[in-house]
Amino acid sequence: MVDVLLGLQWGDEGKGKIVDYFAPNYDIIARFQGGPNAGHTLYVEGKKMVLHQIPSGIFHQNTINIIGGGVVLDPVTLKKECDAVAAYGIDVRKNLFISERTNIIIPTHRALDKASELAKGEAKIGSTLKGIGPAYMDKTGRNALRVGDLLDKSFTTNYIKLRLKHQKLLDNFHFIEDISSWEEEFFEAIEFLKTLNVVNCEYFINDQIAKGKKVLAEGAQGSMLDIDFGTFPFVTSSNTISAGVCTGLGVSPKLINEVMGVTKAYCTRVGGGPFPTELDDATGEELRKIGSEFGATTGRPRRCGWIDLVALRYACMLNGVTQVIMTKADVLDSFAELKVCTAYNIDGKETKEVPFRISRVKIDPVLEGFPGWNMDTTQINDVAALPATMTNYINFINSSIGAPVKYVSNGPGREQIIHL
Ligand code: 2SA
Ligand code: MG
Repeated sequence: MVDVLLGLQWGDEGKGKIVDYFAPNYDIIARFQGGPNAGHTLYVEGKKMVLHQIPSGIFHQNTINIIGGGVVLDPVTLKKECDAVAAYGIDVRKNLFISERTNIIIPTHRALDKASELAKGEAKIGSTLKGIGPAYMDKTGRNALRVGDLLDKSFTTNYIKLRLKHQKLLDNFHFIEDISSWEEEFFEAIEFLKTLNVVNCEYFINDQIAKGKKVLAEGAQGSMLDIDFGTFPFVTSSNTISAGVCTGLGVSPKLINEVMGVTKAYCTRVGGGPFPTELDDATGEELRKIGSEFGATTGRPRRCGWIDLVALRYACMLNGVTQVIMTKADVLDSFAELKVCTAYNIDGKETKEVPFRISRVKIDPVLEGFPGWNMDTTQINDVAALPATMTNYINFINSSIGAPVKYVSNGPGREQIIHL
């Protein structure tokens, strides 16, 4: 049995905290896509910790953590993270397993990411510059080096071949970057990676499932950044939706049970691309300030706006969401009035569907107003104590997106979550 937990918006929904909360119910936490572009924030012993490559179950000693074949892996980031985790007494050689099929990000992927963004100019995607796009291009282009190749004698030769190929591309971009120091770090990290548990993920995970172990598949980024269904071309390069779990881990769709979708009580996006409910004003600034909306990986300020029920309903449909977890509800505590987007107005026509041409048309969000709750909700731990205005807000969302909100997170702490 596999449950899935993923983002319903443009990432940064607070998935890290929620995975950490549910982790004790699972034997295995597995990442199925994305790479070091992810930033999952956890609080461990009161200290903030951001995970990029390692699944968010790593701090639970008895939980097995898997990096699946659908992930792109930067060995340098992984090594740094393993060192940081070791400082808490966690031995990654006991509870971290990496698929042989996981594709490796090499230094020139990062250079190519930069070059490609520069070449796009104004139309740049706002990539995290971690080499994600170029690494997935080498996967679909059938050039990639994979973790299972590490022990082959030809690994270094194949690395050099790939680097030369990238060098030619970089020359075409007239892009020069000295990667020698990156390369040194890379090979050190490769040696480290060789000492970790590398497994045939599809057999490993299916064997565990057959033994009755419970798996939580942990999504990165969000549904609206999905390579196929997101706001293309302003998306990431992997399938972030639940369908990606099957290809990213090697489990059959029949094994997927609950799909838990995480949404903020409002909405944010980092990087370029359409964001129909964006607030380019003092209210947006207020959301950013109160919600500390800055990228966990790059520190970039996040764009902020009201919750978008058109996009949420779309995401619930694509993922087959069975329950919704609403995070950062407390960020709205001091707002006198809240708004939710119920439809898009495009050229004078209203629609409740996310259009194919979303990045090329002007969208006016149709907004409905709700009174705010104007009280501190961060100490509430029982549904009965929620203000009626908040329950109204949540009920309206429930009736609009085709899946029920089952949990509300009202602060960063592990205990700050209310079961509805
Ligand atoms: P990429 O690097 O090729 O995947 O970038 C493509 C687009 O995907 C967006 N993207 C993200 N959006 C939100 N959060 C992400 N993770 C970090 C975080 C981001 C950060 O948790 O805060 O720290 O800036 C993430 N990763 C990728 C990206 O902004 C591009 O729009
Ligand atoms: Mg994040």
